[in-house]
Amino acid sequence: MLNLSNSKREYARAKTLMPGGVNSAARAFGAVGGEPIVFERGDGPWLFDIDGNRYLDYIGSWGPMILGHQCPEISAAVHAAVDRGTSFGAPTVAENELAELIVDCVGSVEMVRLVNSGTEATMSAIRVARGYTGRDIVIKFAGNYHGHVDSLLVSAGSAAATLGVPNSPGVTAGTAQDTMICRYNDVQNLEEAFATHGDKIAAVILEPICGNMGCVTPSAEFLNALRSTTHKHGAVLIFDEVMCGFRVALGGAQSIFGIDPDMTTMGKIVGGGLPLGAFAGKKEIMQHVLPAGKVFQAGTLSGNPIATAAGIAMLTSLRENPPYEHLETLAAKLHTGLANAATSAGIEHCINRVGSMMTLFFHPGPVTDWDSAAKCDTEKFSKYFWGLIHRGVYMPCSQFEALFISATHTDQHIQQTIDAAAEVFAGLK
Ligand code: KE4
Repeated sequence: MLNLSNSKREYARAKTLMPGGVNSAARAFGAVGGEPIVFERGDGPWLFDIDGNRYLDYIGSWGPMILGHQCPEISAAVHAAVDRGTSFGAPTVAENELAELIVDCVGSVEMVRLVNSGTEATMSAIRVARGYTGRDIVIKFAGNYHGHVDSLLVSAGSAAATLGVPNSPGVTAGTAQDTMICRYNDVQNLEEAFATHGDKIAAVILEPICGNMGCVTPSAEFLNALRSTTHKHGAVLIFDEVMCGFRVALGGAQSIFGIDPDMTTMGKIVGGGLPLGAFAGKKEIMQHVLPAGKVFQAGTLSGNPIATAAGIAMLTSLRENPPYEHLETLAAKLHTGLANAATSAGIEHCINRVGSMMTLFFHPGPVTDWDSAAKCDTEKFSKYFWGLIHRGVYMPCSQFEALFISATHTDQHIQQTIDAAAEVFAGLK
């Protein structure tokens, strides 16, 4: 029986201090029940909780830990940066170096603005797209999450291709009315939206590889329609690569699909696990950002010396020693192993995967959009999640997330995970 007594004590204390005892809702285990585990440290592919339990980590801080916990290059860079001071609120060379690395790695990007989170990146990108086009409407897709931006915390209205309604208290109808929700992978729906509102649409934002409804990939037809339709109507195409950027390839999803978006938002890996995001894109658009242009954007800690040091170390390592072939080998083994184990146990499932981001859906599939993802057996997922926790494997605490493998996972760790899952599946029927 897993001893979680210290976690329970600290979580009870946390709940008296912070809403729900967490600083991000995703960590609260709301989707799987029970109480979150409180951790003390990470090392390579391992997380250690405050009760001394050890887990193979497949969340990786929700994506950033592609090089594992305590990556030596990143730790050394952060320690060196701290010894030079933690924040200046003034330009530094490190910001030039990180911006240059981003431009070098991400083909469509000509100019960058560093911020402090993925949310800040998408919020700013939306504002820039509206300022650049002089238009109001933004299209997003059901099942896509772009951070807690008011204008993107919106659900579909009464019918598809209608203007949105708030999906959180505190988001005003006035904000939501300029956001339209379409169906992911639905070309006709996208074309309807542009037929109706074309010259009022400032931007289309999407996860080019979804992680926030579980891992869902776009069809080539959908991607081509996104690029051609936004181009035809003068709308800005924004690839939100906060999760898939630098994860599925050094150049992100756009490099795999060969599609050049007008803007790209980044987070997670780009900051090496420190608070850093970026919005970036064509110079013609980015030149509209203050003080070069008139679209306001600012941030006290943007381009922070410690965060940029971590980001530089991360992207330099990914560029000089790309882990992607190793990650693909590990991920393919896990993919096949989980599929075989679930099939042997008679568990209805399907797996979507791109490189080292993957989701096992408790649904026969295919899962291509939110409507199909929402049909998953989330009760079964919760039992799977806790069964693995009790076997020392820490998977994302929601059916509607992607798991991530790090370069520090080994073939043995993958086999250990498959064996644990096989035991859990056997008890799930
Ligand atoms: P942050 O503000 O959390 O750094 O990034 C927001 C964001 C933007 N775009 C995409 C595609 C994202 O996946 C995210 C954040 N992802 C979630 C995990 N699904 C972060 C976990 C959390 O909120 O604690």
